[in-house]
Amino acid sequence: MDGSETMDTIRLTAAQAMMRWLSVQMTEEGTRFIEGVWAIFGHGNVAGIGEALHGIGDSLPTWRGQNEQTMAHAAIAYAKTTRRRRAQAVTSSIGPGSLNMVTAAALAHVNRLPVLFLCGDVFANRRPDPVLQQIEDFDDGTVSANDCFKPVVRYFDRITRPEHILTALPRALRTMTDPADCGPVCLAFCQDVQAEACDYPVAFFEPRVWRIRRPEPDPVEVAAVVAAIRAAKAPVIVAGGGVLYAQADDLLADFAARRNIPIVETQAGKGATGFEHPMNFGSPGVTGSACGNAACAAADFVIGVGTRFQDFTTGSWTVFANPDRRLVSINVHGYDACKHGALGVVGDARVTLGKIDAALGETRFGAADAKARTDWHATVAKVTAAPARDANKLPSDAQVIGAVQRIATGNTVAMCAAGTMPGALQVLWQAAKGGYHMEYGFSCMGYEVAGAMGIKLADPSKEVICFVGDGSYMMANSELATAVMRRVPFTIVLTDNRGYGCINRLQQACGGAEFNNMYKDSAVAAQPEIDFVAHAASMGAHAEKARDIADLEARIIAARGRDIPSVIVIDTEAVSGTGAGGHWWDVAVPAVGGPERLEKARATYAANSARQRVFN
Ligand SMILES: Cc1ncc(C[n+]2csc(CCOP(=O)(O)OP(=O)(O)O)c2C)c(N)n1
Ligand SMILES: [Mg+2]
Repeated sequence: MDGSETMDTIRLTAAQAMMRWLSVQMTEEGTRFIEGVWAIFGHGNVAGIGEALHGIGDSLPTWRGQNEQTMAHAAIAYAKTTRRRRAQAVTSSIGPGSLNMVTAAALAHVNRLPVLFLCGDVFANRRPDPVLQQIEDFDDGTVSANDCFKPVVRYFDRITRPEHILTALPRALRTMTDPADCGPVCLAFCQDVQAEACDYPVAFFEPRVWRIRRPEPDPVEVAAVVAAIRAAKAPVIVAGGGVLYAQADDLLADFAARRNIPIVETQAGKGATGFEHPMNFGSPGVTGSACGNAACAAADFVIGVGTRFQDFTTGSWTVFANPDRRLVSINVHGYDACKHGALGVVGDARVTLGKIDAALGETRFGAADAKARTDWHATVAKVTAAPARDANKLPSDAQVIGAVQRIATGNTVAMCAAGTMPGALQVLWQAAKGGYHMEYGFSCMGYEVAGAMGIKLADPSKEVICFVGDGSYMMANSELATAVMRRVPFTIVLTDNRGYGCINRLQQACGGAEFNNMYKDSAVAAQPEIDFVAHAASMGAHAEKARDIADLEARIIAARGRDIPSVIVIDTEAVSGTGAGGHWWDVAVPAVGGPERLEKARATYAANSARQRVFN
């Protein structure tokens, strides 16, 4: 690196100093916390950040992607796969490059996942104002496009002087490695400042280890929960993503097995126990299993562990229907622990569960309903079974899931984000322990392809199967080319039902006409014939079409040895949905007007919303 060294300072540009510092921020396992930097350069970052990244070389590698948002999706999937133990950075130019990442920042924020956004910003010295892509606020000289990040990151800083990185960078890493505050960070780096030189203290660049702390719970809160659990008759555990991030999965499985407490897993928590665990009762809520929802309805005590209690989980607060039920929330952040009048315990899930476990002594509940669980598995087997060959009938999404399930191993990770598949997978996919990756805080269309790459980069030992609908694929697919270039193999199962199938079903369920979701119901001059195989092949992926369910199974197995992504397209029907399980979900129906079908939907809506109970 360029710079004249003195006894205790080193002269570097601010960007060089940033990269040098990031390259020595370590995990307890001895790896860099920030593995590397996804980059698309423009005038706002090429000269400063770009030069610094080139200079630091393999000590902080740089990867070129195709779109700032999807590069960030890959980074987010990477962090989720490492259970927030490692992260990646993404750098952009100013203006459009930065704003392309705002959606991804929000996605990371909702899912509480760390990612470092290094956004170019306007000139701090304002000499060339307005620089290309500067938005120019008429009323506020300090505003730039990057202010859009403020509501969707956990920490925002604007670096307008080279010395600022001395405070901004430790705050950024603090945020990303704090289990309670964990989330995205945006450092808006003025483009002139990136290139300015400064004498930095050499000590600033000493390697530092960022330990992920495990906050101890308040003993009074633990005692209150222990007393409440002792008084319960039929508890149920709602396991959220926090179980995985706190590495509390093994303890939770053991705790539930010893005490006979059924576990239902949220989208983020699925895979924590593995479907074969006798206390794994599937999922709760609108995308819930029949046995899981039955356990939730009967429960007089609901123990949330590391969950946000999102509306899909709670059936918009109709699932936990026992009038006497109480709610407990074990969470590392007080924000989640006190939701909906819950009796809260703020603390690390593993530590807290351990203390509750120790204090509970021999407390054990009556046998869980094992028959409901085996009945449910039989239902899943039925709706996912391979159909009889019928040239005139397209397979359902559930049958596609069945095909993948039959060839899946303990090493397979099923991943998805938006469309029919997330709900169908939550209900029907029988995840091996650690075999599930769903982005369902934002359920962002376009996460899938890049996210699959991020998972594989984080854990090359896994077989990653990406479920993606035609709609999500059309929204963002170009990191497929990046995965081909970087030789990151995964398998994409692309279900083509010619439109936005799940929203079309939701539209009808809410009393609406079929309108503007499927291509057949959209204002087009000609129905499209999109050749997804040719499209994926043009980016270098191995692409092919499966004739039917049996053919799909064979092609996924054949994909296993490849060193590039495989895209397997299959035509599916858009009508069926998941075909099993499920509960209500609050989507407001227009209160007045409309035809008879709207009146019917209104009546259903009124009946369901009357059952909502939003406070403990
Ligand atoms: C960025 C974004 N825009 C809009 C939505 C709303 N949305 C959720 S699923 C969906 C349609 C998905 O279609 P497709 O991927 O083809 O899946 P299908 O339901 O047809 O299987 C839409 C529009 C979203 N989740 N994300
Ligand atoms: Mg579709």
